[in-house]
Amino acid sequence: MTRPVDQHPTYGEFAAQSQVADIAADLVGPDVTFHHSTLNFTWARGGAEVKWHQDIQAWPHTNYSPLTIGTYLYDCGMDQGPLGVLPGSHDGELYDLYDDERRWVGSLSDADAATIPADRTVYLPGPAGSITIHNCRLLHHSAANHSDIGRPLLLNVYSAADAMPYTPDPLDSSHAGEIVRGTPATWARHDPRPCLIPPDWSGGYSGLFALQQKEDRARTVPTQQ
Ligand SMILES: O=C(O)CCC(=O)C(=O)O
Repeated sequence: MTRPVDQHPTYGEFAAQSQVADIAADLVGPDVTFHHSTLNFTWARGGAEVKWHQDIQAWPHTNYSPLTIGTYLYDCGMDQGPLGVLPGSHDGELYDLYDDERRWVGSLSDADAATIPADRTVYLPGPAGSITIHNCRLLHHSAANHSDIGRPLLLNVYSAADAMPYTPDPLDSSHAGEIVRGTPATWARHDPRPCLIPPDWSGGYSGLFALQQKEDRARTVPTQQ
């Protein structure tokens, strides 16, 4: 589900007022902006995998402070497809998330994914209420859910307030850009490392699963190549 914060006030309160926002402040604060949220359900008995990717290429900011805090709404064991991360990869390169025909796919090519040292992947299962945290440059994925229990993972994305998005927000919500801790920035902070430019999302965005599962690539041809 995209934009849960626009579906029910509880999601907005959780994003802005819970300890999750305090944790974001501990990591990138004191001044923190809310960017977006999603509620990723991988359904029981075959819910789709999420392929290896990094997040920031979909919503570039002037620096790499953005991070995602996931909250498991159900207990999540290893067979439910917990989030898997490659520690340290946030200090490495950013990958190209377009395919050979320059269509946005939102995931690494098979060739790039094959270079990831699988034995260094850390999976993050946990009981309901556990959180995961990943920086916007970190390589991550999750396996298909072959268990009998769904895996709802509520994902809230925050940044330091001096990280300014410079492309249209694919998951724009009524809460996007809200300062959830501290005060708004008066200067933007710029990281010199380059970032891939995503398609122009102002015409719409179908979501990570649809793009990665090839349902909706045709209309995501980038306007700049
Ligand atoms: O739902 C998942 O397992 C993956 C979440 C994810 O890829 C993301 O937050 O970018």
